[in-house]
Amino acid sequence: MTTPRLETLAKLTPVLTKRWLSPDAWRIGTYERLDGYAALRKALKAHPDDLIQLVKDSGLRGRGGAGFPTGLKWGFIPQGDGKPHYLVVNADEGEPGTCKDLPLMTHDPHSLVEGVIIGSYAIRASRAYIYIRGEAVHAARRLRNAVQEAYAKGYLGRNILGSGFDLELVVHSGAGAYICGEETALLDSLEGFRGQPRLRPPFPATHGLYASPTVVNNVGTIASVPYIVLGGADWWKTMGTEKSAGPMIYSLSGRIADPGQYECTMGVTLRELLELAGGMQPGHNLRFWTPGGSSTPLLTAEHLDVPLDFEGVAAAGSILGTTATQIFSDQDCPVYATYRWLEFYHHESCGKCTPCREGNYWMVRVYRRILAGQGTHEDLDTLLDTCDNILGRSFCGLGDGATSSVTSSLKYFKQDYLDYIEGRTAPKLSDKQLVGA
Ligand code: L3W
Ligand code: SF4
Repeated sequence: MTTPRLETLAKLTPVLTKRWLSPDAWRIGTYERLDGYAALRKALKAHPDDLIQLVKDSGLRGRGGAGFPTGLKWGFIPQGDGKPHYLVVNADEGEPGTCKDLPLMTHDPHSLVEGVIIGSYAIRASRAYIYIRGEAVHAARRLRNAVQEAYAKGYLGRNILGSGFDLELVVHSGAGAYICGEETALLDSLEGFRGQPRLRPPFPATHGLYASPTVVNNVGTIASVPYIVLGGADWWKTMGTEKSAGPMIYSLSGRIADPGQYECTMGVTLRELLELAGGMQPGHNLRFWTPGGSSTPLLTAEHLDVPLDFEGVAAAGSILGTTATQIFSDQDCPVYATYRWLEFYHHESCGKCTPCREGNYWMVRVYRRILAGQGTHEDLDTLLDTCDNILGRSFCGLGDGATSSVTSSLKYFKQDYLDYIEGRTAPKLSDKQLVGA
C-alpha cells in the first residue's frame, strides 16, 4: 500500500462526485439542499448566447472520448432556422473498462437533468433525450425517477420556473449494442432504425435527430455545466491544464488495491492515481495499462508520469479517451488481453464496412492460432497489415479503436508473441478453441 502525498491528495477534486456519498443523493430533496437547481435559476436569467459563451470560456471539452470543445459544438447550432433543435445525451457507456457515467447517473441523476435543462435552454431546444445503455437498468430507473421529480417541481415541462422556456425530456433505453455509443448510430437507433453510423459530415450539429440541428454530448460533459454556471469559467479553469481544463472522473480497474472512480484535476498521472487507489495489489507489478479504455493504445510502466490530459496522453502515443485506466500486472498476458478485446470488437462491429467487419473477424482467428501455440512469425506481419487496412479506412471510430491494443501490444510486447510462437509460453487456448463464433 502507498500513502498519498499531500500534493497528490490535492488533485483529488470532488466536483461532479461531491454528492455521491450523501445519503439519498439521488432524490430531489437532497439535491436541492446541496445547491441543486441553483444553477438553473441563474441560467434562466441569462441570455442563451451568454451561456454558450460561458461554456466556451470555461474550456470544457467532451468527456465521451474525443475531447471536442463543448461551447464550440453548441455554437454550431444554427439559430433562427425555424427547425426544431434537440439535445441528446450519450449515456450509452459501453467502452470496456469505462465506468464513470453509470455511477454518476445512479448516485446523482439530477446533476445530469439540470445540465440537460441548461444546455437545452442555451441551444434553444424544446425536446431532449437521454439515450442510456440497455443493460444499465438501475441507473435508468434512477434517471426516470429524477425526471419525474423534476417535472413535479416545475423544472421540466411548460414555462419552467416562470421563464417562458418549455422542455420535454425523455429517457430512452438502448438495446445493448456498443455501436449505439457512436453518435450517429445512436441517433438512428433513437429514430427507431437499426443503429449504424451515418456518414459525417454533415455532423449532427446541423443534420442530427430527424435531420434537425442536434447537440450530442456525453453524460459527464452535460453534468459539468451546472457547476460551470455556478462557479464561473475562471474557477473551472483553475483545475486541470491550460488546454484540458477542469476535473475528470478516472475509473480505475484491474490489479489495484482499491478500484473505483477517482475524480481528479486533469493532468493527474497514473503514479498519483495509484497512490490514491492504494497501489498495486500485493504481489503484482504494473506491466501495461489503458489510459482511456480498450480503444486507446496501451501504455507501460515507463509511462507512469504521463499527464492524463488530452495533450499529455497524445504526446505519449495514446489517447485520453474515456479515462478508463485498466491496470494489468506482470501476471497478465498482453497477447491474451488483446485477444479478449478483439473478440469484443468483432462481436460489436455493426458490419457496415468491410475493413472492420472482416478485419476483426480474421484478427480474432490469428490470435486464437497464436494463443493455441500454432502461430507463425508471418502472423505478426498479417496482424500489422490488417490493422493498417482498418485504421483510417473504417467508416467509424470502432474500427480504428479495435486496432489500438494490437499495434501497441506488438510495439511493446513483441517478445510475448514470439514466446507463444516459438514454444516458450504454454498455449492458453486448446485446439478446440481455434474455431468458434
Ligand atoms: C460539427 C464539425 N461538429 C467534430 C463533433 C462530432 C462529435 C464530436 C467529436 O468519437 C471517440 C471515438 C472512440 N462540425 C465537427 C463536429 N464534430 N467535427 O465533435 O467528434 P470525433 O469525430 O472527434 O469523435 P466521436 O465520433 O465523438 C469518439 C473514442 O472516442 N472512445 C470512445 C469510447 C466509448 C464511449 C462510450 O462507451 N460511451 O465513449 C475512446 O477512446 O473510439 O474515436 O460530436 O459531431 N466540423
Ligand atoms: Fe460498423 Fe465497424 Fe464500420 Fe463502424 S467501423 S461502421 S462499427 S463495421
